[in-house]
Amino acid sequence: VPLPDRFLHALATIAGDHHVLTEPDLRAGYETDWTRRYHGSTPAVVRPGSTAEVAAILRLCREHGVPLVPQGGNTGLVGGGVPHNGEVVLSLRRLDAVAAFDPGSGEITAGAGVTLATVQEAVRAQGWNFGVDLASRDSATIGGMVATNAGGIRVLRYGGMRQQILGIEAVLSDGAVLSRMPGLLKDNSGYDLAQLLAGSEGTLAVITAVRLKLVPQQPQRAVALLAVEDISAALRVVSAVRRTMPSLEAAEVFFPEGLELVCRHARLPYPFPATHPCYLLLECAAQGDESAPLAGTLAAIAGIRDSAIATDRPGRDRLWAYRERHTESISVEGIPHKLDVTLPLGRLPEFEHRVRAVISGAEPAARPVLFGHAGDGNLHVNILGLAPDDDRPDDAVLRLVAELGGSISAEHGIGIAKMPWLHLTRSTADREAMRAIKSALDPAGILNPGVVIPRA
Ligand code: 2HG
Ligand code: ZN
Repeated sequence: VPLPDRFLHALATIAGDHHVLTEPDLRAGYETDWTRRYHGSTPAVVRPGSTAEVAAILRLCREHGVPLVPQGGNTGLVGGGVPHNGEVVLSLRRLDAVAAFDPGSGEITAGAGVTLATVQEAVRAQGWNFGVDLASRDSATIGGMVATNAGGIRVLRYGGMRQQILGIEAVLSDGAVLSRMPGLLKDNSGYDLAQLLAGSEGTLAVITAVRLKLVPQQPQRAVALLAVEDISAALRVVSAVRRTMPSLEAAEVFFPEGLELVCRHARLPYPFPATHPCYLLLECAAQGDESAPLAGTLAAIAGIRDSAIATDRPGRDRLWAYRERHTESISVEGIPHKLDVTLPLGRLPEFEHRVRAVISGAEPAARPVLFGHAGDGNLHVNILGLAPDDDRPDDAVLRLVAELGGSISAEHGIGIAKMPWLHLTRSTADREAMRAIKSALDPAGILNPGVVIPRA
């Protein structure tokens, strides 16, 4: 349905002509997600430059009953940021000011459109770091990361985005601006609205700025890549290292099928002379050199078939590349189905053992590629060789997750990708409570319709 001219005119009056994109080639990058599996089309992309402009846009949309999809860096992997039903795209990328950085308290206020890498660079020179890190750091925005409660590679030590939030500024669906940026470590005065918006995937309000807590910079890093006989062995190593080394920051797992793709597409040499059933990457970070204690701890653990340790930056990057370049290598190979799931740690080996057969049982041509965050019980089950809309393997995998007591989404969110399966791991009471919150905050249903809460 084309938007009325007077609506587009009013949008341009709010954000400026240059920031309302209606030409197909300018809109295209906002209409497809990073995976290329999810597409939509939008009559207009609007790129506000301030919170006041966001508020005016929401008032306008509410008045005309025009739904919109908030979008940050468009690096989400569940189709939650693309316009599926002709919604307007509200891009927050221009809200890219680092408003305040307080090196004394270790807090920073960032606009929703500031990239993760910008935050990291801004604080590192002053002895701080940001607790969350992930491969799409150059594009992922802070607003999008809060809206999706992004996790990444350091959840084991510092938690996900929810654990970093000290305050939030957001615009409600009627244009009211909610601003809770007290800069207080303790604030126990009623409902925690920032936590409610974290992980709400743009369905309850539009996040415009966030106050974040920082973690001390740990300048000395040791990375170990280990070859082990299976995921149970990997988990035994993680458990032993966690108990003795508080500096453990990441524990990542991958398998030969993923390593082969990475080595082929990223043109990397194989890390070890032989191939092994399972690989575990550990990173420890501290004020001093952790490589000797790490090597000592590992030497006492049985079942490690081969290993490589690096402490200098190039060596560490070389080892990390085997894990971090999975996502892009899979995308070069084809358009994957991505199932980001968590299992209770004790059930992870059984899941890993059964999931490949479950996938090939649903579609023999499917090619599973597994990797993920071993310390968090979080596997990224990528499946190649499927038509975009063939979700039989997805269904079989997510049912197995539910059977084993896991969650259908660990860190990527629900988006539209997981909507049909939310009932598997969220009860009727859960979903009714979420629906009640949605209708209280967005009674007209204009904020990211069809995501998390089914369309009316
Ligand atoms: C990661 O851990 C991201 O690298 C992406 O969560 C996972 O591509 C994926 O499935
Ligand atoms: Zn991940």
